[in-house]
Amino acid sequence: MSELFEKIATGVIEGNLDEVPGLVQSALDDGLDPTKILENGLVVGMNEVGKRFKLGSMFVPEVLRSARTMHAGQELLRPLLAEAGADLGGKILLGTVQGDLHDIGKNLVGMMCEGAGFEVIDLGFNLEPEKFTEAIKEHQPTIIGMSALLTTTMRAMGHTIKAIEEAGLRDKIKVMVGGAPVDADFAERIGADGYGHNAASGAELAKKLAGMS
Ligand code: B1M
Repeated sequence: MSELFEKIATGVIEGNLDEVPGLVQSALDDGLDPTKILENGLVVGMNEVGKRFKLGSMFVPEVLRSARTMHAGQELLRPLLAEAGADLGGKILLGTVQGDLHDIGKNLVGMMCEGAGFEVIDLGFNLEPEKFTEAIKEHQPTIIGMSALLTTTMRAMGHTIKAIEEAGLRDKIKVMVGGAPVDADFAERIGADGYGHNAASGAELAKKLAGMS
């Protein structure tokens, strides 16, 4: 079993787009838990990609290929993770803030929230504050979740909360934030309602904010 997880992780690191979906499907056919396939296979691989990118032994084109491979694997798991929780919570709007193109972590948070029973509306990445305010008016969510992976884009979370306040929408929603450079202190400073350290704790937090736990 751990051998299959290792193959999936290696496939993500090597950007093996042709093989990883098949490996994920084999793991599912073997009856393995989709959350375990995600956490012990795909995420392990992407974490290693992160380390190698930092050390300079992987470069942007390779990282992008790994990201696409991870995404292809994720897509097979998405409906199964969602099934676990079928529509218990309200709506969550999720997006990566202005200036930031990183969306892998945000996508994982979305999948976990679907699994926890929320309807997730993914607004995408590089979102100006106005995109969030417009979407709040349109979809009337319970929660909005913002992700940032760059120290330079974290501040856009604060700008977005200000825009939501100025639009008179702040008391209608809860705000959660996350992403590698973000922490609980920062979340409090910018006036968010909570901080999720990873996808699983993000989904737990969402349940708490929605009064489900
Ligand atoms: Co870039 N990148 N990147 N990158 N990238 C980082 C973030 C970096 C740490 C790499 C490094 O130098 N060590 C660094 C940021 C440094 C900093 O600001 N301190 C960096 C940089 C510098 C850049 C560029 C500036 C590089 C350049 O062009 N010179 C550039 C910026 C582009 C931009 O956004 N404007 C850039 C570009 C890219 C790619 C496009 C090539 C690609 C993104 C592809 C994509 O997302 N579609 C990319 C990638 C893949 C990474 C790394 C390698 C991996 C990120 C990732 O997906 N991790 C990353 C290095 C690393 O993280 N070690 C790096 C896996 C993912 C599962 O984890 O995203 O942390 P993460 O999400 C977690 C938690 O943070 C949390 O849950 C998730 C699941 O557990 N979480 C939430 C996230 N959002 C949440 C929201 C919540 C709750 C929890 O509630 C709403």
